[in-house]
Amino acid sequence: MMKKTFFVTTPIYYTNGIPHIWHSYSSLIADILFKYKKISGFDVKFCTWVDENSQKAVQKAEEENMPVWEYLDMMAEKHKKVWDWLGISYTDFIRTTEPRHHELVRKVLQKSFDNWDIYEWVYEWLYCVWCEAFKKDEDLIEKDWKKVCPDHLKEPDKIKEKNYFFKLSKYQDKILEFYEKNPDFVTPKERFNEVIAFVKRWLEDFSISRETNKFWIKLPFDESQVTYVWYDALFNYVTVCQNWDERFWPADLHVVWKDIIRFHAIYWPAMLMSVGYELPKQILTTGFFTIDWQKISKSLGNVIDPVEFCEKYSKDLLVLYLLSNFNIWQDWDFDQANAVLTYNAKLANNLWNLLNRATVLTMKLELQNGFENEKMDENILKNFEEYDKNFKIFFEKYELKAVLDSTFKFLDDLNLFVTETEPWKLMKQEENLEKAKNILYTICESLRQVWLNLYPFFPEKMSKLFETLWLQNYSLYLENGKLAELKAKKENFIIKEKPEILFEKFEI
Ligand code: ME8
Repeated sequence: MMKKTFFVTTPIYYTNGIPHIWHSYSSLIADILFKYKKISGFDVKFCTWVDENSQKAVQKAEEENMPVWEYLDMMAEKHKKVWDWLGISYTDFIRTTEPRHHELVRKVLQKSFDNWDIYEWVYEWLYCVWCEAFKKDEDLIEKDWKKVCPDHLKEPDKIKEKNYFFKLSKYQDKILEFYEKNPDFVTPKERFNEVIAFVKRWLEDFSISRETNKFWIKLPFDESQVTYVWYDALFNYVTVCQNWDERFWPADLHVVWKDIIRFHAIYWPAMLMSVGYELPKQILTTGFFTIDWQKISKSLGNVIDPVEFCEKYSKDLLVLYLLSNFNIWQDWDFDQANAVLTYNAKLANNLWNLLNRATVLTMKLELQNGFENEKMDENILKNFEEYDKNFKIFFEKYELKAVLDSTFKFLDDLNLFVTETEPWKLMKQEENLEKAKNILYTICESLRQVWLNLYPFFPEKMSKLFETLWLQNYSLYLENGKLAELKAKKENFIIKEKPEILFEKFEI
């Protein structure tokens, strides 16, 4: 039988700087969803990329006094290193300067052109290189008697040139029809409603080429012009689905922040329709994030490096904070103290204490073959089944905060169960020994289930935790898509030694 496929993508990152903490947020979300589908047995693909055909990168190379190619090679390598270091398990890493991508872009440009969707036009406009976006007069603010971009405090360039335009206006009805048939196309709903309202109002054709820049992909129908932003960035998503990987298109999920939602939810579908490709299934939008309530930008220089942050604390702390403290689509301000508090409470206390208690007490029982013929405590089992059902539903809806909340709530219940039943007292009374055994088995089995659920978030730590309960080869089975089999397995838990501390507490 053919396996079900799942293809998830990160945004296409510019390379005028190395990824900061909020870039890593988008990549972590994609990674966790990918891992979940992978252990659940899907045929999976996960792509991340760098957007190199950008004026920002060319400028940055000039600033650094480096040849553009050297600069791009260096930055692509740096991006890859950050993702590798963070354990982001992408299956494809693509640069927009790669020949395989250029070929595809020229092919689709020609297709759109032949389909009368691209036309020539001369126009004049204001353009902020730092945003890589056109500005209208009303977008600008006054500073020192000049009209500047509010984000970069620099004057936009005045541009007048011949360009090619994409006929977005032609697709208004078709896009609305597509939205109607795909009510979950954009998550969350509010973002989707904004998009729909925008499309209903009016769609403006947009420019897809430049005549001044020589660096990018030449238009196949006019080699004096090069592509600009849209075709060369977005079609990346398709480039990686050629040659043997066609089954992965259309993508199941694009993860992007809300700033580029219009491009992904409006431009992108129209461009795909123009060339006759299927449309992606869903777009997940993250919020707009700040650090100390300031917009973060590589050009403003107020950046937190995710690798440095994880070296100071731990990767688990970063993942837990980013995914459990706020919903994916909320706007948020990064707060280190809060990150530490969350980690100490949930991983170092809640999860770790329970394991510690369970192992120390179980070892005292000196069971030769572990727990034989034990069943879980009925109340806890009921509790668990409810939690496990919701867990799946939340994951399928990409609600990762709810996934973690429900997990830590279940762990809280377990902690309470131990505190109330006091197995350490029961163990000392011959007539209650069986009861104590049952409680400890319940805890071990619950922990095993929780760790399986948490694997996509903390794979290294969960693998180590499996070993503490003598659960052999679990990571191997998971990496081969055997989550369901493992969940259904009956284990006896032969515990031979006290585990080393895996979640150290941090000082604020
Ligand atoms: O936009 N808050 O690249 P990029 C939340 N190449 N997310 C943030 C963030 C913040 N303050 N800053 C960055 C580009 N991100 C273009 C896209 S589309 C045709 C081309 C995350 O490097 C967010 O997920 O500026 C965003 O989508 C991504 O970084 C891209 O950032």
